[in-house]
Amino acid sequence: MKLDINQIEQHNASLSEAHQRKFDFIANEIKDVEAVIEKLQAFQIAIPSWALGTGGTRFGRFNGPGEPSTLEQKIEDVGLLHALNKSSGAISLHIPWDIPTDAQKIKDLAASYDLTFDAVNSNTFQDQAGQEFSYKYGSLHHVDARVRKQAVDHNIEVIKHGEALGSKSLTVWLADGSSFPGQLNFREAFQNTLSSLQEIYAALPSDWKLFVEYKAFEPHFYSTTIADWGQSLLLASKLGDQAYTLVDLGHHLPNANIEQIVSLLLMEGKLGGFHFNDSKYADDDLTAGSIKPYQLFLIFNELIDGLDARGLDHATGLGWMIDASHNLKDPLVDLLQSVDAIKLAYAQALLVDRVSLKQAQQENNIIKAQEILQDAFRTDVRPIVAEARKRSGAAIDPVALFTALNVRGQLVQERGEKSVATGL
Ligand code: PSV
Ligand code: MN
Ligand code: MN
Repeated sequence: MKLDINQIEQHNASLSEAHQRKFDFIANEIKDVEAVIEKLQAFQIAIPSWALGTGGTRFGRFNGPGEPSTLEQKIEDVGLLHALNKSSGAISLHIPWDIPTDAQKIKDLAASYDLTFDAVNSNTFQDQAGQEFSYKYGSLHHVDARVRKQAVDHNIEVIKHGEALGSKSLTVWLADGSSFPGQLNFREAFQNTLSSLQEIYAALPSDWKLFVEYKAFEPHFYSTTIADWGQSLLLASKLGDQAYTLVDLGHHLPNANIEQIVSLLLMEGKLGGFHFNDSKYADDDLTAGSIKPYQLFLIFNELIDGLDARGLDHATGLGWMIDASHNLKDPLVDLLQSVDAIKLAYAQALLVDRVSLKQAQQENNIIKAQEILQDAFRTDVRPIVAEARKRSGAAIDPVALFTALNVRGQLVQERGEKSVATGL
């Protein structure tokens, strides 16, 4: 299904008066609200194909109704999100969950929804049917060179799929690690990973980026071969200028200071991008901003500071992507909520009075510095984000419109109750 522009216009007209009142109230308080709105309009956050179906838990999966069972349907779903918020203009594919058999046809379909292809992701954390060697004991770090080669070849194949679709980056996340002391020789595992990544890097087109994702633990519980930003940065630095560290917010040990990690990676020119989500305990993959919205704001505060310092374009300087997946809520609503939360954090961070903050820091005026940040964070920027959506032709309230139009009900009619998305 495709949304009709009239449906969005009608929805916006019905909310117009109340929205205008709220917007005028906050716009009067902000110095250059137009500049904030322009930045919000330009900001796009890619949607992962694997988040469009209901996510599983470690103990089971409860499929939602009308899930997208083909790549075409996944593109259709992201098209719906983008029509509703005009901020989800790209899809990130995971191979082999999403094999584009006819790349041109898939590309044309995406273009008809005004979508492009973000990073492609390889998968060496599961065995696939017909595969010669198992990844049970790892992939790029494996003790057996034949397994490493199979995993390298898979990544090169993923790059080829991405090239055919117009992607410009490959994200590598490895489940490689160990669950018991003594199982692995850490240095050999790291060296094997490096040389495997070097082979993948050699196959990277010159205008592509390689994102090295890290994760503290899970599925292994004693060690992970790329466990933290230090190990990822080490690999990315050894690989070369096209390699970067990717920060998935859920991949840290509890209470890690992610905003500080972000600021240093950005300073070093090695921050590739994000997998946004939120968590209470570990890699919970909850809706962005649902648990720790202040952390999300503080990350954006560092991003703006660092992007400006490096002269990078806020909208295109880094890879912005969601990696959340829900097992209770409708995945499409969940994604709308995540995109909204990310934009709210961005808008709040844009309000920070950076000149005064700098001055307060120079004077060691802790209270003033804290007040400046909290003042921005406690500003209700929802009408500004809604105004940016309205001006881009999106819905003032995407979740309300999704519900009012019974989008899920229509998808169920088209696809059936039992249609199941590929993924975890
Ligand atoms: C692993 O936890 C991860 O965050 C990686 O990005 C994977 O590609 C993704 O989740 C999907 O399982
Ligand atoms: Mn991730
Ligand atoms: Mn994860």
